[in-house]
Amino acid sequence: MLTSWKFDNLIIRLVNFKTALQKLQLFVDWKSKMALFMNVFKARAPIAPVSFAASATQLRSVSGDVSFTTKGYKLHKLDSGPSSEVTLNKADAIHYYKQMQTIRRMESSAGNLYKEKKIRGFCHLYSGQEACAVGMHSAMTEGDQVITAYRCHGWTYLLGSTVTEVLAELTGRMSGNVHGKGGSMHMYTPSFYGGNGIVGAQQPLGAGIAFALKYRNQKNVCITLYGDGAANQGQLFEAANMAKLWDLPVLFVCENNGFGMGTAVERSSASTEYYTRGDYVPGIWVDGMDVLAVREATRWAKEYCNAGKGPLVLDMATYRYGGHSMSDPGTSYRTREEIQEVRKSRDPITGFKDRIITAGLATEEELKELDKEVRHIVDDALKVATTDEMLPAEALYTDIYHNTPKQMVRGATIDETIPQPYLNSQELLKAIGRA
Ligand SMILES: Cc1ncc(C[n+]2csc(CCOP(=O)(O)OP(=O)(O)O)c2C)c(N)n1
Ligand SMILES: [Mg+2]
Repeated sequence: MLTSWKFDNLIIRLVNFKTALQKLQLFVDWKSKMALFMNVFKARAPIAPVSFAASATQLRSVSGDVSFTTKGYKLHKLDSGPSSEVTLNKADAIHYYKQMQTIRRMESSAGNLYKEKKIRGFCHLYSGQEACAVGMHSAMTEGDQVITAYRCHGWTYLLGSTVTEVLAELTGRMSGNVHGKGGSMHMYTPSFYGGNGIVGAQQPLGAGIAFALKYRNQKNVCITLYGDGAANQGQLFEAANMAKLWDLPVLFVCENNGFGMGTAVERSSASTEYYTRGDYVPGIWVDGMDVLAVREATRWAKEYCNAGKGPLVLDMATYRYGGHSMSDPGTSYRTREEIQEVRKSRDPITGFKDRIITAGLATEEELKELDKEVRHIVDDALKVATTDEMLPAEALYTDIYHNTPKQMVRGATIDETIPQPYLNSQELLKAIGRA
Protein backbone atom coordinates (compact mmCIF):
# COMPACT_ATOMS: atom_id res chain seq x y z
CA MET A 1 0.00 0.00 0.00
CA LEU A 2 1.25 3.50 -0.78
CA THR A 3 1.72 5.74 2.19
CA SER A 4 0.74 9.37 1.69
CA TRP A 5 4.44 10.33 1.85
CA LYS A 6 5.36 7.88 -0.87
CA PHE A 7 2.40 9.03 -2.96
CA ASP A 8 3.45 12.72 -2.68
CA ASN A 9 6.99 11.76 -3.54
CA LEU A 10 5.81 9.94 -6.66
CA ILE A 11 3.73 12.96 -7.75
CA ILE A 12 6.74 15.26 -7.29
CA ARG A 13 8.92 12.91 -9.35
CA LEU A 14 6.31 12.77 -12.11
CA VAL A 15 6.05 16.58 -12.21
CA ASN A 16 9.85 16.87 -12.38
CA PHE A 17 9.92 14.32 -15.16
CA LYS A 18 7.26 16.30 -17.09
CA THR A 19 9.23 19.54 -16.67
CA ALA A 20 12.37 17.79 -17.86
CA LEU A 21 10.47 16.53 -20.90
CA GLN A 22 9.18 20.05 -21.65
CA LYS A 23 12.70 21.40 -21.38
CA LEU A 24 13.92 18.72 -23.72
CA GLN A 25 11.12 19.56 -26.17
CA LEU A 26 12.07 23.24 -26.01
CA PHE A 27 15.67 22.27 -26.69
CA VAL A 28 14.64 20.14 -29.69
CA ASP A 29 12.47 22.98 -31.05
CA TRP A 30 15.32 25.41 -30.61
CA LYS A 31 17.70 23.02 -32.37
CA SER A 32 15.29 22.66 -35.29
CA LYS A 33 14.93 26.43 -35.58
CA MET A 34 18.71 26.82 -35.53
CA ALA A 35 19.02 24.10 -38.13
CA LEU A 36 16.50 25.86 -40.36
CA PHE A 37 18.42 29.10 -39.98
CA MET A 38 21.74 27.38 -40.72
CA ASN A 39 20.07 25.65 -43.61
CA VAL A 40 18.97 28.84 -45.31
CA PHE A 41 22.30 30.41 -44.57
CA LYS A 42 24.23 27.46 -45.98
CA ALA A 43 21.95 27.16 -48.98
CA ARG A 44 22.75 30.72 -49.93
CA ALA A 45 26.46 30.22 -49.71
CA PRO A 46 28.31 29.44 -52.93
CA ILE A 47 28.43 25.75 -53.82
CA ALA A 48 31.39 24.17 -52.13
CA PRO A 49 32.69 20.64 -52.47
CA VAL A 50 31.06 19.39 -49.28
CA SER A 51 31.16 16.20 -47.37
CA PHE A 52 28.48 16.83 -44.84
CA ALA A 53 28.46 13.70 -42.73
CA ALA A 54 28.78 15.52 -39.38
CA SER A 55 25.84 17.89 -39.63
CA ALA A 56 23.65 15.78 -41.90
CA THR A 57 21.82 14.40 -38.86
CA GLN A 58 21.01 17.84 -37.63
CA LEU A 59 19.82 19.10 -41.04
CA ARG A 60 17.85 15.98 -41.80
CA SER A 61 15.29 16.87 -39.13
CA VAL A 62 14.29 20.01 -40.98
CA SER A 63 11.23 19.87 -43.20
CA GLY A 64 9.70 22.42 -45.55
CA ASP A 65 11.05 24.72 -48.23
CA VAL A 66 14.61 25.94 -48.30
CA SER A 67 15.75 29.16 -49.98
CA PHE A 68 18.54 29.27 -52.51
CA THR A 69 20.15 32.10 -54.41
CA THR A 70 20.85 31.52 -58.09
CA LYS A 71 23.33 33.34 -60.28
CA GLY A 72 21.90 36.61 -61.56
CA TYR A 73 20.10 36.78 -64.89
CA LYS A 74 21.07 39.20 -67.66
CA LEU A 75 18.16 40.98 -69.29
CA HIS A 76 17.60 42.32 -72.77
CA LYS A 77 14.76 44.81 -73.35
CA LEU A 78 13.11 43.86 -70.05
CA ASP A 79 12.63 46.11 -67.01
CA SER A 80 12.40 43.18 -64.64
CA GLY A 81 13.11 39.48 -64.80
CA PRO A 82 13.04 36.24 -62.86
CA SER A 83 13.99 36.21 -59.20
CA SER A 84 17.36 34.96 -58.01
CA GLU A 85 15.75 33.94 -54.73
CA VAL A 86 14.13 30.56 -55.20
CA THR A 87 12.79 27.90 -52.88
CA LEU A 88 12.91 24.14 -53.03
CA ASN A 89 11.19 21.39 -51.09
CA LYS A 90 12.40 17.88 -50.46
CA ALA A 91 10.07 16.12 -52.90
CA ASP A 92 11.12 18.36 -55.78
CA ALA A 93 14.80 18.11 -54.86
CA ILE A 94 14.62 14.32 -55.02
CA HIS A 95 12.58 14.43 -58.21
CA TYR A 96 14.99 16.71 -60.11
CA TYR A 97 18.00 14.76 -58.92
CA LYS A 98 16.46 11.50 -60.08
CA GLN A 99 15.47 12.90 -63.45
CA MET A 100 18.92 14.34 -64.10
CA GLN A 101 20.64 11.12 -63.02
CA THR A 102 18.32 9.06 -65.20
CA ILE A 103 19.15 11.15 -68.25
CA ARG A 104 22.88 11.00 -67.48
CA ARG A 105 22.85 7.24 -67.04
CA MET A 106 20.59 6.63 -70.02
CA GLU A 107 22.93 8.67 -72.22
CA SER A 108 26.02 6.85 -70.93
CA SER A 109 24.33 3.57 -71.79
CA ALA A 110 23.43 4.88 -75.22
CA GLY A 111 27.09 5.81 -75.71
CA ASN A 112 28.15 2.28 -74.78
CA LEU A 113 25.54 0.70 -77.05
CA TYR A 114 26.86 2.83 -79.87
CA LYS A 115 30.45 1.74 -79.25
CA GLU A 116 29.25 -1.87 -79.27
CA LYS A 117 27.66 -1.14 -82.67
CA LYS A 118 24.20 -1.93 -81.30
CA ILE A 119 23.12 1.58 -82.22
CA ARG A 120 23.81 2.54 -85.82
CA GLY A 121 23.57 5.89 -87.54
CA PHE A 122 23.56 9.14 -85.61
CA CYS A 123 23.63 9.54 -81.87
CA HIS A 124 23.96 12.91 -80.12
CA LEU A 125 24.15 12.78 -76.35
CA TYR A 126 22.89 15.33 -73.81
CA SER A 127 25.37 14.64 -70.97
CA GLY A 128 26.23 17.91 -69.23
CA GLN A 129 23.05 19.68 -70.30
CA GLU A 130 20.59 17.87 -68.00
CA ALA A 131 19.71 20.90 -65.85
CA CYS A 132 18.33 22.69 -68.91
CA ALA A 133 15.75 20.05 -69.77
CA VAL A 134 14.85 19.12 -66.19
CA GLY A 135 14.57 22.77 -65.11
CA MET A 136 12.36 23.74 -68.04
CA HIS A 137 10.26 20.60 -67.70
CA SER A 138 9.63 21.31 -64.02
CA ALA A 139 8.14 24.70 -64.90
CA MET A 140 5.89 23.33 -67.64
CA THR A 141 2.16 23.03 -67.11
CA GLU A 142 -0.33 20.81 -68.90
CA GLY A 143 -0.72 21.76 -72.53
CA ASP A 144 2.77 23.25 -72.96
CA GLN A 145 4.62 21.91 -75.98
CA VAL A 146 8.29 21.26 -76.77
CA ILE A 147 10.31 20.95 -79.93
CA THR A 148 14.06 20.48 -80.12
CA ALA A 149 16.94 19.48 -82.38
CA TYR A 150 18.66 16.10 -82.39
CA ARG A 151 19.78 15.99 -78.70
CA CYS A 152 16.36 14.70 -77.84
CA HIS A 153 16.64 11.53 -75.75
CA GLY A 154 16.32 13.30 -72.39
CA TRP A 155 13.31 15.32 -73.48
CA THR A 156 11.57 12.22 -74.83
CA TYR A 157 11.95 10.60 -71.43
CA LEU A 158 10.82 13.71 -69.52
CA LEU A 159 7.78 14.15 -71.72
CA GLY A 160 6.33 10.73 -71.16
CA SER A 161 8.39 7.99 -72.77
CA THR A 162 10.09 5.36 -70.63
CA VAL A 163 13.84 4.76 -70.56
CA THR A 164 13.10 1.44 -72.27
CA GLU A 165 11.23 3.18 -75.08
CA VAL A 166 14.14 5.56 -75.61
CA LEU A 167 16.91 2.96 -75.57
CA ALA A 168 14.91 0.45 -77.62
CA GLU A 169 14.24 3.18 -80.18
CA LEU A 170 17.98 3.76 -80.42
CA THR A 171 18.58 0.08 -81.13
CA GLY A 172 15.67 -0.06 -83.60
CA ARG A 173 13.49 -2.45 -81.60
CA MET A 174 9.72 -2.87 -81.48
CA SER A 175 9.49 -1.55 -77.92
CA GLY A 176 10.98 1.71 -79.09
CA ASN A 177 9.27 5.09 -78.89
CA VAL A 178 8.20 4.77 -82.54
CA HIS A 179 8.77 1.02 -82.71
CA GLY A 180 12.31 1.41 -84.01
CA LYS A 181 11.39 3.39 -87.10
CA GLY A 182 12.85 6.71 -86.00
CA GLY A 183 16.12 6.15 -84.17
CA SER A 184 18.08 8.75 -82.32
CA MET A 185 16.79 11.99 -83.81
CA HIS A 186 13.16 11.04 -84.29
CA MET A 187 11.32 10.45 -81.05
CA TYR A 188 7.97 11.96 -80.12
CA THR A 189 5.28 12.13 -77.47
CA PRO A 190 1.91 13.91 -77.60
CA SER A 191 3.44 17.18 -76.37
CA PHE A 192 6.85 16.66 -77.93
CA TYR A 193 7.45 17.39 -81.60
CA GLY A 194 10.85 15.68 -81.71
CA GLY A 195 13.81 15.23 -82.54
CA ASN A 196 14.79 17.34 -85.67
CA GLY A 197 17.99 16.67 -87.62
CA ILE A 198 18.15 19.75 -89.81
CA VAL A 199 19.88 22.56 -87.96
CA GLY A 200 17.35 25.34 -87.45
CA ALA A 201 14.38 23.42 -88.87
CA GLN A 202 12.52 23.30 -85.58
CA GLN A 203 12.55 27.03 -84.93
CA PRO A 204 9.80 28.03 -87.39
CA LEU A 205 7.92 24.85 -86.46
CA GLY A 206 7.99 25.98 -82.83
CA ALA A 207 6.56 29.35 -83.84
CA GLY A 208 3.84 27.49 -85.75
CA ILE A 209 2.97 25.38 -82.72
CA ALA A 210 2.78 28.58 -80.65
CA PHE A 211 0.48 30.05 -83.30
CA ALA A 212 -1.84 27.06 -82.84
CA LEU A 213 -1.80 27.57 -79.05
CA LYS A 214 -2.74 31.20 -79.42
CA TYR A 215 -5.38 30.41 -82.02
CA ARG A 216 -7.01 27.98 -79.61
CA ASN A 217 -6.80 30.50 -76.76
CA GLN A 218 -4.69 28.10 -74.75
CA LYS A 219 -2.66 29.54 -71.88
CA ASN A 220 0.38 27.57 -72.91
CA VAL A 221 3.78 28.06 -74.51
CA CYS A 222 5.86 26.21 -77.03
CA ILE A 223 9.41 25.72 -75.78
CA THR A 224 11.49 25.86 -78.94
CA LEU A 225 15.05 24.72 -78.39
CA TYR A 226 18.09 25.25 -80.57
CA GLY A 227 21.86 25.33 -80.20
CA ASP A 228 24.36 28.17 -80.42
CA GLY A 229 25.19 26.95 -83.95
CA ALA A 230 21.54 27.08 -84.97
CA ALA A 231 21.31 30.59 -83.49
CA ASN A 232 22.93 31.86 -86.69
CA GLN A 233 20.35 30.25 -88.98
CA GLY A 234 18.23 32.64 -91.02
CA GLN A 235 15.02 30.80 -90.24
CA LEU A 236 15.32 31.75 -86.57
CA PHE A 237 15.10 35.43 -87.50
CA GLU A 238 12.17 34.84 -89.83
CA ALA A 239 10.37 32.88 -87.11
CA ALA A 240 11.20 35.51 -84.47
CA ASN A 241 9.82 38.25 -86.70
CA MET A 242 6.47 36.55 -87.10
CA ALA A 243 6.38 35.50 -83.46
CA LYS A 244 6.84 39.10 -82.34
CA LEU A 245 4.52 40.50 -84.98
CA TRP A 246 1.74 38.23 -83.73
CA ASP A 247 2.88 38.04 -80.08
CA LEU A 248 3.03 34.27 -80.16
CA PRO A 249 3.60 32.40 -76.90
CA VAL A 250 6.93 30.91 -77.91
CA LEU A 251 10.07 30.59 -75.82
CA PHE A 252 13.05 30.49 -78.14
CA VAL A 253 15.59 28.69 -75.96
CA CYS A 254 19.21 28.76 -77.08
CA GLU A 255 21.16 26.01 -75.32
CA ASN A 256 24.62 27.46 -75.61
CA ASN A 257 26.91 24.50 -74.98
CA GLY A 258 29.96 26.33 -76.28
CA PHE A 259 30.27 24.58 -79.65
CA GLY A 260 28.52 23.90 -82.92
CA MET A 261 30.16 20.60 -83.94
CA GLY A 262 33.88 21.44 -83.58
CA THR A 263 33.52 25.22 -83.79
CA ALA A 264 33.63 27.29 -80.61
CA VAL A 265 30.97 29.98 -80.29
CA GLU A 266 33.54 32.78 -80.56
CA ARG A 267 34.52 31.49 -84.00
CA SER A 268 30.97 31.13 -85.33
CA SER A 269 28.98 33.99 -83.83
CA ALA A 270 29.64 37.70 -84.31
CA SER A 271 27.79 38.13 -81.02
CA THR A 272 27.74 35.37 -78.44
CA GLU A 273 25.20 37.27 -76.33
CA TYR A 274 22.45 35.04 -77.63
CA TYR A 275 19.83 36.53 -75.32
CA THR A 276 20.13 39.84 -77.18
CA ARG A 277 20.10 38.35 -80.65
CA GLY A 278 16.32 38.50 -81.06
CA ASP A 279 16.72 42.29 -81.34
CA TYR A 280 13.11 43.41 -80.64
CA VAL A 281 12.37 40.08 -78.92
CA PRO A 282 13.31 40.49 -75.23
CA GLY A 283 15.75 37.99 -73.81
CA ILE A 284 17.19 36.55 -70.60
CA TRP A 285 20.57 34.96 -69.93
CA VAL A 286 20.29 32.01 -67.54
CA ASP A 287 22.82 29.77 -65.81
CA GLY A 288 21.91 26.56 -67.62
CA MET A 289 23.92 24.42 -65.20
CA ASP A 290 21.59 25.30 -62.32
CA VAL A 291 18.28 23.47 -62.48
CA LEU A 292 16.68 26.00 -60.10
CA ALA A 293 17.71 29.02 -62.16
CA VAL A 294 16.35 27.33 -65.27
CA ARG A 295 13.10 26.44 -63.53
CA GLU A 296 12.57 29.99 -62.26
CA ALA A 297 13.45 31.60 -65.59
CA THR A 298 11.05 29.30 -67.42
CA ARG A 299 8.27 29.88 -64.91
CA TRP A 300 8.72 33.64 -65.27
CA ALA A 301 8.93 33.44 -69.04
CA LYS A 302 5.75 31.38 -69.26
CA GLU A 303 3.89 33.98 -67.25
CA TYR A 304 5.23 36.71 -69.53
CA CYS A 305 4.17 34.89 -72.70
CA ASN A 306 0.78 33.93 -71.35
CA ALA A 307 0.08 37.54 -70.40
CA GLY A 308 -0.01 38.09 -74.17
CA LYS A 309 3.33 39.89 -74.33
CA GLY A 310 4.73 37.67 -77.06
CA PRO A 311 7.90 35.66 -77.47
CA LEU A 312 11.08 35.62 -75.39
CA VAL A 313 14.61 34.37 -75.99
CA LEU A 314 16.18 32.38 -73.17
CA ASP A 315 19.94 31.94 -73.48
CA MET A 316 21.04 29.01 -71.33
CA ALA A 317 24.76 28.72 -70.64
CA THR A 318 25.60 25.03 -70.54
CA TYR A 319 28.23 22.54 -71.72
CA ARG A 320 28.35 19.20 -73.48
CA TYR A 321 30.79 16.63 -72.15
CA GLY A 322 30.83 14.32 -75.15
CA GLY A 323 31.73 15.07 -78.72
CA HIS A 324 29.18 16.57 -81.05
CA SER A 325 27.95 13.07 -81.86
CA MET A 326 29.31 9.60 -81.20
CA SER A 327 31.57 9.88 -84.24
CA ASP A 328 33.38 12.89 -82.72
CA PRO A 329 35.78 12.20 -79.83
CA GLY A 330 35.30 15.85 -78.87
CA THR A 331 38.87 16.55 -77.88
CA SER A 332 40.50 18.00 -80.99
CA TYR A 333 38.99 21.48 -80.59
CA ARG A 334 39.14 21.68 -76.78
CA THR A 335 41.37 20.21 -74.12
CA ARG A 336 40.57 17.33 -71.80
CA GLU A 337 41.43 19.71 -68.96
CA GLU A 338 38.64 22.06 -70.04
CA ILE A 339 36.10 19.25 -69.85
CA GLN A 340 37.46 18.10 -66.49
CA GLU A 341 37.26 21.63 -65.15
CA VAL A 342 33.59 21.95 -66.09
CA ARG A 343 32.86 18.55 -64.56
CA LYS A 344 34.55 19.65 -61.37
CA SER A 345 33.19 23.16 -61.00
CA ARG A 346 29.91 23.38 -62.92
CA ASP A 347 28.44 19.91 -63.23
CA PRO A 348 24.65 20.27 -62.98
CA ILE A 349 24.18 17.04 -61.02
CA THR A 350 27.02 17.10 -58.51
CA GLY A 351 26.44 20.83 -57.94
CA PHE A 352 22.78 20.19 -57.17
CA LYS A 353 23.59 17.15 -55.06
CA ASP A 354 25.98 19.14 -52.86
CA ARG A 355 23.44 21.90 -52.48
CA ILE A 356 20.55 19.71 -51.42
CA ILE A 357 22.67 17.69 -49.01
CA THR A 358 24.08 20.85 -47.46
CA ALA A 359 20.57 22.25 -47.14
CA GLY A 360 19.32 19.10 -45.43
CA LEU A 361 16.85 18.31 -48.21
CA ALA A 362 18.42 14.91 -48.84
CA THR A 363 21.08 12.74 -47.33
CA GLU A 364 24.03 11.09 -48.98
CA GLU A 365 22.40 7.70 -48.27
CA GLU A 366 19.05 8.68 -49.82
CA LEU A 367 20.78 9.81 -52.98
CA LYS A 368 22.86 6.62 -53.10
CA GLU A 369 19.62 4.64 -52.94
CA LEU A 370 18.21 6.74 -55.77
CA ASP A 371 21.35 6.12 -57.83
CA LYS A 372 20.83 2.41 -57.31
CA GLU A 373 17.19 2.68 -58.40
CA VAL A 374 18.18 4.61 -61.52
CA ARG A 375 20.83 2.00 -62.33
CA HIS A 376 18.18 -0.73 -62.14
CA ILE A 377 15.77 1.18 -64.38
CA VAL A 378 18.45 1.72 -67.02
CA ASP A 379 19.79 -1.85 -66.76
CA ASP A 380 16.30 -3.28 -67.22
CA ALA A 381 15.78 -0.99 -70.19
CA LEU A 382 19.08 -2.12 -71.67
CA LYS A 383 17.97 -5.74 -71.54
CA VAL A 384 14.89 -4.96 -73.63
CA ALA A 385 16.83 -2.68 -75.96
CA THR A 386 19.29 -5.45 -76.78
CA THR A 387 16.97 -8.45 -76.93
CA ASP A 388 13.62 -7.25 -78.26
CA GLU A 389 12.67 -8.00 -81.85
CA MET A 390 12.63 -5.61 -84.77
CA LEU A 391 9.49 -4.83 -86.73
CA PRO A 392 8.85 -7.20 -89.64
CA ALA A 393 9.64 -5.93 -93.14
CA GLU A 394 5.97 -5.14 -93.90
CA ALA A 395 6.33 -2.28 -91.46
CA LEU A 396 8.12 -0.45 -94.24
CA TYR A 397 4.72 0.07 -95.80
CA THR A 398 2.97 1.36 -92.69
CA ASP A 399 2.58 4.91 -91.36
CA ILE A 400 2.87 6.43 -94.83
CA TYR A 401 -0.29 8.50 -94.77
CA HIS A 402 -2.44 9.50 -91.85
CA ASN A 403 -6.12 8.76 -91.85
CA THR A 404 -6.51 7.54 -95.43
CA PRO A 405 -7.80 4.25 -96.91
CA LYS A 406 -5.12 1.66 -97.72
CA GLN A 407 -2.92 2.59 -100.68
CA MET A 408 -1.10 0.73 -103.42
CA VAL A 409 2.58 1.04 -102.58
CA ARG A 410 5.10 1.00 -105.41
CA GLY A 411 8.28 -1.00 -104.91
CA ALA A 412 11.62 -0.49 -106.65
CA THR A 413 9.90 -1.38 -109.93
CA ILE A 414 6.27 -1.01 -110.93
CA ASP A 415 5.90 -4.83 -110.87
CA GLU A 416 6.67 -4.82 -107.20
CA THR A 417 3.65 -2.64 -106.41
CA ILE A 418 1.66 -4.17 -103.56
CA PRO A 419 -1.40 -3.17 -101.59
CA GLN A 420 -0.43 -1.65 -98.24
CA PRO A 421 -0.85 -4.61 -95.86
CA TYR A 422 -1.37 -2.53 -92.73
CA LEU A 423 -2.24 1.12 -92.47
CA ASN A 424 -0.07 1.89 -89.49
CA SER A 425 2.32 0.25 -87.05
CA GLN A 426 -0.41 -0.07 -84.47
CA GLU A 427 -2.43 -2.30 -86.83
CA LEU A 428 0.63 -4.36 -87.61
CA LEU A 429 1.57 -4.75 -83.94
CA LYS A 430 -1.96 -5.95 -83.19
CA ALA A 431 -1.76 -8.49 -86.02
CA ILE A 432 1.42 -9.98 -84.59
CA GLY A 433 0.13 -9.91 -81.03
CA ARG A 434 2.29 -7.10 -79.76
CA ALA A 435 -0.36 -4.50 -79.03
C1 LIG B 1 20.94 22.81 -92.28
C2 LIG B 1 22.03 22.00 -91.66
N1 LIG B 1 23.31 22.41 -91.80
C3 LIG B 1 24.32 21.69 -91.25
C4 LIG B 1 24.05 20.54 -90.56
C5 LIG B 1 25.19 19.75 -89.92
N2 LIG B 1 25.21 20.00 -88.51
C6 LIG B 1 24.63 19.12 -87.67
S1 LIG B 1 24.73 19.64 -86.11
C7 LIG B 1 25.56 21.04 -86.50
C8 LIG B 1 25.99 22.00 -85.43
C9 LIG B 1 24.90 22.58 -84.62
O1 LIG B 1 25.38 23.11 -83.42
P1 LIG B 1 24.46 23.70 -82.30
O2 LIG B 1 23.29 24.36 -82.91
O3 LIG B 1 25.30 24.51 -81.40
O4 LIG B 1 23.88 22.42 -81.53
P2 LIG B 1 24.63 21.40 -80.57
O5 LIG B 1 25.07 20.27 -81.45
O6 LIG B 1 25.74 22.09 -79.94
O7 LIG B 1 23.60 20.93 -79.61
C10 LIG B 1 25.76 21.09 -87.86
C11 LIG B 1 26.46 22.19 -88.53
C12 LIG B 1 22.70 20.13 -90.47
N3 LIG B 1 22.35 19.03 -89.81
N4 LIG B 1 21.72 20.89 -91.01
MG1 LIG C 1 26.14 24.08 -79.55
